[in-house]
Amino acid sequence: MSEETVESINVKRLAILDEKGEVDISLMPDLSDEQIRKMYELLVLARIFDERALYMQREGRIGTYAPILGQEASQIGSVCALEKSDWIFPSFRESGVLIAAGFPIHMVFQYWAGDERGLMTPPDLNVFPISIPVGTHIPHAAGAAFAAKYKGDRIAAVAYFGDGGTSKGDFHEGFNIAGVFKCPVVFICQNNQWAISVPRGRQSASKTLAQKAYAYGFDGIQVDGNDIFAVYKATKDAAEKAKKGDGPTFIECFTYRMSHHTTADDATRYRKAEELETWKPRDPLLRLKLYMGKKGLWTEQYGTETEAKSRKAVDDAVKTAESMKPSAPADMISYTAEELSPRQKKELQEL
Ligand SMILES: Cc1ncc(C[n+]2csc(CCOP(=O)(O)OP(=O)(O)O)c2C)c(N)n1
Ligand SMILES: [Mg+2]
Repeated sequence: MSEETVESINVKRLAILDEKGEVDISLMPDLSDEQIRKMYELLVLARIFDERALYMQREGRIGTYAPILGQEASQIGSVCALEKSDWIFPSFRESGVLIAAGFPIHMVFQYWAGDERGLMTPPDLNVFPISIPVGTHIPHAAGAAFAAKYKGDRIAAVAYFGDGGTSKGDFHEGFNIAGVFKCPVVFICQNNQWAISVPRGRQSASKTLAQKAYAYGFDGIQVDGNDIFAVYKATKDAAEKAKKGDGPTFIECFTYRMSHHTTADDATRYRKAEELETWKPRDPLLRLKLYMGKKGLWTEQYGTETEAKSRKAVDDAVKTAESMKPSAPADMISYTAEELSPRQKKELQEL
């Protein structure tokens, strides 16, 4: 008879860039000045996009919109660590992911305006359709990674989901199959502390979300999700590990939803204003700007020019999206189905 520990887990939290713009040099990933500028420019672009999308919803020019304010470093830092050949499985709150992956901005506006052409991924991008059902794309990503491994393609499949997504059965199924078959997949959870009005503490009793990975036989790490360098490093390591054949990783980006769940929600009805205040100084964009200022990479002129360039890109995208003639209803069916079913053929004839 014996009693012994058969497993113990060790969950790490990675943080590199603090709120004052200081970095821990020993943890700093290898990034050129140009790469850092690119990250900053994408953060600014995503924020201006987000702001514009909110205005456009208020003006009735797009439908319900899910803001990304506060989560930009989690989204952009992770995409910057990927290669173009990697496969992205986004959920609905991933406008920053799409923009960083090179999705034309006018298409992101079209998507939110309910124009199906916004979801017709350009052929040179490996971005799967946006998942509105919470978590259902987690097993899709695991399955795609399984297929890539089977075919010998050297890619990582990357699934983005929220803290609420970890409560879904899909999460269990996707994680389980990814662990058993060592699929080349990176699971990125943006733990923004809320799933609509359900706080993180009511979502799961586990201390971290990252630790859930260990139950499926692979590593989980928590990163400061408002620290673009930490998100970049964790994603790069995880994607390389996946491509080497060493299996999946779960990254919990610890961040905060600074805005409402969507434009159809009013967060002031269920969360305290003080909570929001504590997150304001942790702004991911401000943090990178402070770092760049200390390194001589950010000047007033550069800041002004970057903002003007981004505003123009967003203005142009709005013009393009709004000036396109509506597509023929038949295009929607022919895009989504390679072979038409008898019912679809009938529907097309009736149009
Ligand atoms: C299967 C399913 N159930 C319920 C919903 C309604 N719903 C939309 S978003 C959401 C909460 C998602 O929270 P989280 O996963 O934390 O992502 P976040 O919105 O915070 O980015 C719910 C329940 C849905 N879209 N899909
Ligand atoms: Mg959430």
